[in-house]
Amino acid sequence: MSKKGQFITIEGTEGVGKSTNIAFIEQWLSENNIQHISTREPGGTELGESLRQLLLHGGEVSDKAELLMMFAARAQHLQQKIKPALEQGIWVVCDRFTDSTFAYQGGGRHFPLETISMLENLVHGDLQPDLTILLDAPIEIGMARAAKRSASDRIEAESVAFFNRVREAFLQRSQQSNRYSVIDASQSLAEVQLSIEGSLKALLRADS
Ligand code: Z5A
Repeated sequence: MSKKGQFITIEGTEGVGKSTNIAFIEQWLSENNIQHISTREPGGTELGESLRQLLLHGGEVSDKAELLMMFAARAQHLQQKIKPALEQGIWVVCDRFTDSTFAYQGGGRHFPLETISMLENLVHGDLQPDLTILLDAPIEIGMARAAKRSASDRIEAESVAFFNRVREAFLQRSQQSNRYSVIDASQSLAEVQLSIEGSLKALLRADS
């Protein structure tokens, strides 16, 4: 039977460097001859990308619809892409996963954590990432970095108070399990990537 692949997720608030560092992780995995795919949430499948478009650039979306659409996209993503890859021994690098739902819909929108846990249980049971890299920085730093790049989508247009609750929720969650590697994303890119490399090496050691 083929060995199970490792599941890596990258989390954090807007503009902290998730996309930039996913490119770094992919390069590191390639250099270490580790077969992998990279994907994102919401998205990663045809259905998921359609839901992403509606969630971020469509019209009005109620909070409940938003929560359910995040999990609908995730259910499809897990069935169609993430689980088949992991079962074949392929590592999966995912830009955001359920920690984002706890942070944005839980911390940001005030959904009770038990409601999100119930949906988490329904959609992915006990499947959890093996490593979650949480890039953490004050909201203002990420917003300033992201502002240079593109116009805000529907969720990015939320208030600073909303994003501070999201950041706090990520940090609180990171204290509940040792799968998290919390990295100070306000450091230079070289320093951030040195820390990420340390986490990847530890995961690789644990996997071999
Ligand atoms: N969402 C949700 O609500 N619930 C859920 O369950 C899920 C998602 C899964 C889509 O996320 C939205 O969906 C998101 C949460 C919600 N909404 N918000 N906010 P997304 O991941 O697609 O969008 P994002 O969070 O806004 O990410 P981003 O804007 O793409 O940012 P990033 O990927 O973290 O950053 P980046 O593009 O890599 O870097 C930004 C710039 O900073 C770029 O110019 C880099 O060169 C620069 N950079 C990066 N690192 C550094 C350092 N260390 N120093 C200096 N400059 C740097």
